[in-house]
Amino acid sequence: MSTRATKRGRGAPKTYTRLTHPLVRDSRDEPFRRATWDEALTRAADGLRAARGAFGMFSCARATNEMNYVAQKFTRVVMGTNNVDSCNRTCHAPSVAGLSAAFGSGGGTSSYEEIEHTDLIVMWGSNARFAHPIFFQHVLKGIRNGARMYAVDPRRTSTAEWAESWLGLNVGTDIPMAHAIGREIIHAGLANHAFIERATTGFEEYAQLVEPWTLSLAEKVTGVPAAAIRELAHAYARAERAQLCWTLGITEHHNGTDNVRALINLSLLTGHVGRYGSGLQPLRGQNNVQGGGDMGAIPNRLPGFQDILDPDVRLKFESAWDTVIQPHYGLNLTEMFESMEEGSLRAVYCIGENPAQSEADSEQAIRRLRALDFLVVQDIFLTKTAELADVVLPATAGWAETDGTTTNSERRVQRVRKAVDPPGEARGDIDIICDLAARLGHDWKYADAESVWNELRSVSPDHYGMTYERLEEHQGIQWPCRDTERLEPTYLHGRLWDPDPARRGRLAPFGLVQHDPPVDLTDEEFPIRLTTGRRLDSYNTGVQSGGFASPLRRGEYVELCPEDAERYGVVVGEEVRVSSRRGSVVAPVWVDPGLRPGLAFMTMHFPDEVDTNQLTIEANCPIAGTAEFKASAIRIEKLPVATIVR
Ligand SMILES: Nc1nc2c(c(=O)[nH]1)N[C@H]1C(S)=C(S)[C@@H](COP(=O)(O)OP(=O)(O)OC[C@H]3O[C@@H](n4cnc5c(=O)[nH]c(N)nc54)[C@H](O)[C@@H]3O)O[C@H]1N2
Ligand SMILES: Nc1nc2c(c(=O)[nH]1)N[C@H]1C(S)=C(S)[C@@H](COP(=O)(O)OP(=O)(O)OC[C@H]3O[C@@H](n4cnc5c(=O)[nH]c(N)nc54)[C@H](O)[C@@H]3O)O[C@H]1N2
Ligand SMILES: [Mo]
Repeated sequence: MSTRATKRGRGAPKTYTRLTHPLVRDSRDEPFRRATWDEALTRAADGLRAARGAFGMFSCARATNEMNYVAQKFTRVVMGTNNVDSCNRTCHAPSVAGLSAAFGSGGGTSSYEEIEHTDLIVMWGSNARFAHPIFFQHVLKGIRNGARMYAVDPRRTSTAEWAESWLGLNVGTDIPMAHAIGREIIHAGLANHAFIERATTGFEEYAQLVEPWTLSLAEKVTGVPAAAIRELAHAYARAERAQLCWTLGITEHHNGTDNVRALINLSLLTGHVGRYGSGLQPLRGQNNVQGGGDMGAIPNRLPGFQDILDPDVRLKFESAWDTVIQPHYGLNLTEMFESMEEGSLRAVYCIGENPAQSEADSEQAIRRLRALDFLVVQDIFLTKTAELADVVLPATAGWAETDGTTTNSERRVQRVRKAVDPPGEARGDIDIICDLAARLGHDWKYADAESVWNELRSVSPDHYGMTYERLEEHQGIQWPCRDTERLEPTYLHGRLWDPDPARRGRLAPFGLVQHDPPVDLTDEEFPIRLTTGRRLDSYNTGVQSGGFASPLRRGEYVELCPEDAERYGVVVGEEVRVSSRRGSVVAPVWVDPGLRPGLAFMTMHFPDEVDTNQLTIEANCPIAGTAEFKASAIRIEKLPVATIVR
């Protein structure tokens, strides 16, 4: 078999050019025409006014905290609904739901600095070497300082190459793996009973739940040798300090929140949470997806992660904003898409999201977007989603063209500053939203990003102590920061160790979760498990990175292990048909020895050339609404020679 590398994927990746002026059209059959800001905003305001009560906002996890604060305020005050969400739904919503259920707060519990000062790092379903390269620098420092690292991933990724041990489990078998580790820790007498007693509830039920998950049963289900599972269990439980990091390999499943709970259980069992150097790190995705949620651009929380169902919280915001807040949760992104199908959601204001290409089962997503009465897209590029819109508003980039703050995975709020002017007539996101709000009867006066931030500080106790001046002085501050004098510890939930029950607060419950395999089953017709994810050289739907992909591997490939390539008689660069129960695409083959027989990998980065999400299944986590991007069933067919056209 030849594994000669080709420099060509399926066509050169599409390059997008910046939007420089507003676009409108009178009907969806017509092409866009250039419009003045006044015309475009008047039309946008008219379209949204007509849809009050049937409105949804997609907010931008690339843009600043200040922009997300204003976007959710627009949704709640101007449009009178809590239907606001972002890409967090396709991503880490299960982490937020799982951490909130266990600890009452959805943030990662430790800091990057602590990764450098820990004894054990578990990278579970996370390819941080590619997807979180800055964080990975801290991991490498930790390893240099003596930490051991384990990787739990179906693929031997670039991250796994740095690990002491790689546990290559079958896709969707993380709960069996976690439960077997838990059982082994209990049976080996390594559970931290002092912590369990002091800080947790439900241990007895948990011990019963994991009892059937012997190492040998786990080996059968996960495909990982019992000895390797045992070794990880002992290493994690015996470590003085340990960090458990996870990302989408855990969350992008139909039972993503259960997966997260299964991992959190391990920290409760060993006491690896709430102390310096020990914690839980769901590495967040887009640069400000943590901040977007913190600012209330999610359907169940007001700014500062304050629960909408709490009457005192609502009262505070009602008086601050002079409005009435709906006393129930809004629709999340997934539910908004379902409501488009049913016809109860009629208009969407989409800011900096490209769901026509990022949602699972993209054909279905596009059909639903088309069914809307009115779609406004505010972006920096003319995306596939923007092509479906009635009005397109050109924004500035949250990075380098605006002032404000963003919040990273360790809950650190940092300043961003305007360094360059935006192109053409592009305007700042906040400026555009406020202009629209004014046309809809709400005149908000914000002199600058800092005045938005100070309004947020006045309603969010966790952010109160972070003035712009202090953010500057400390080069960013982690929340919570509740007063303007001191800084709080770098990690959360230290209270769980407090000997005084009154100060310990609510104890952390073990999550009683069961194994539930992927929804899209492999069978004779679709015998291969496809998992999807990222490459170092490209970003999400490729809008911001498409034209700059690596010269070595431009465009999309379907990656197979050498044995499968041989079995199908295909070589690197050869185009094949890849089909699932939902759709079919043509993609060239890449051979990756880090894969195992029966497992294929594709990215989501080149949807204009190969739309991977035509293949994925919209099987959603019932708690978090996240789709099972990580497990589809596919088949691969050689193309007849005559159809191989280049
Ligand atoms: N270069 C680059 N960096 C990025 C992005 C990008 O597009 N490009 N996107 C950003 C965003 S939005 C996000 S959310 C993050 C995502 O960051 P990651 O979650 O690290 O990235 P992925 O490649 O999607 O998935 C991680 C790993 O999950 C593994 N996996 C698949 N199925 C399973 C399973 O069943 N169990 C386990 N244990 N593992 C499994 C995959 O093999 C993969 O290595 O990256 C961010 N950073
Ligand atoms: N198959 C598969 N699909 C997936 C995933 C997967 O692992 N596999 N992962 C999922 C995940 S984790 C995510 S996060 C989603 C990502 O899905 P999306 O968020 O829909 O994808 P992006 O390509 O990141 O789109 C971001 C958009 O924001 C615009 N933008 C950037 N900065 C600004 C700004 O400052 N202002 C405005 N107004 N616009 C701006 C960009 O031009 C771009 O169009 O994809 C999901 N889809
Ligand atoms: Mo993400």
